[in-house]
Amino acid sequence: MKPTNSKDASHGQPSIVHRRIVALAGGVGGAKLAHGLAQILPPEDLTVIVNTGDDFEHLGMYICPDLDTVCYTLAGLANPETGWGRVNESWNTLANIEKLGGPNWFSLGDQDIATHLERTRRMKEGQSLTQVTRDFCKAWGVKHTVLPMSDSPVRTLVETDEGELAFQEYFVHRHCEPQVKGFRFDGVQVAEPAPGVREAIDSAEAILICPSNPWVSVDPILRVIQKINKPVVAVSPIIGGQTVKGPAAKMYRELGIEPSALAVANHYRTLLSGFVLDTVDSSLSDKIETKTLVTNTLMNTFDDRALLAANVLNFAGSL
Ligand code: FO1
Repeated sequence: MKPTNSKDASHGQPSIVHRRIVALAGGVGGAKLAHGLAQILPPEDLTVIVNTGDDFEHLGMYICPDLDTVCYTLAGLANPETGWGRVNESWNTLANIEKLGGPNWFSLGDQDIATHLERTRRMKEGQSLTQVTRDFCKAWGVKHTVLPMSDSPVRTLVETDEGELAFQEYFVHRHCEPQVKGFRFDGVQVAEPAPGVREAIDSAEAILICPSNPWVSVDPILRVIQKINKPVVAVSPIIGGQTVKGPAAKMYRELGIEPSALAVANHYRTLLSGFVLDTVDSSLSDKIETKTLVTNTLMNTFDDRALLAANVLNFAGSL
């Protein structure tokens, strides 16, 4: 397919064709594009649906890494170095837990711990994750809608050469070292989409799949949503055969697939109306069986996020 030239959107104010947008996001990469979209779209026109397959209970707290990453990023509270956790963080609680012989492999800062403690308290009182997320967004000044994919627990399990591992055990504790053989999303069969998810999709003009890990960040959301009857545009998280962050490229290799933007497009093949890949991968564009936009997809600055968001919105609007 011929790539759409992105130059127009990179000069002056691009005119945005699509208005109501749903973005499907995992952690850091997804949060960056969501932030770019939030810089352009008014709150009523953007809903971000976030993966909760990475959620887990740790130190007695209910922790939602991707939801928090998206919310902190939209609120301007995220740690710019890691992409996850809070900016200007202190680590006294974790240091003292460590002194007492407790687990310290999952880096939880003091401000972040407040989020998990308060979330856990509310959920023990019977509030849903959707309610808690809405209240936290309000408190943090996040105006766009952020929804967990489901209020029921879905847990991503990584099948490896060392057996099945809980996601954060594989990802953080084991530094993604075990060889991946597959994935399982425990609870996905019975998990309903969270309140507002179906409605947001039904009233959206396009669904954007953010540059998140297809296997462990986006697939759980797609499995919960099941049907999408709207144009879908995905942005490749793989640039020049590598991921900006995280183990997606390693996972592709271990599953016997060469990691590339083409592999990502093939992963979403049945869903796509359009696919966005980086300029370094422009030679792959002809091999992709849907319309493509070739543009800069690296989001190093806030301006990069907004520019990519504008380009993706214009591309989606042109389909
Ligand atoms: N990722 C790490 O690689 N190491 C950590 O210690 C870590 C702590 C952490 C704490 C809170 C949070 O919201 C996210 C955190 N992450 C950490 C990121 C997280 O594990 C992953 O980025 C996602 O689950 C994958 O999208």
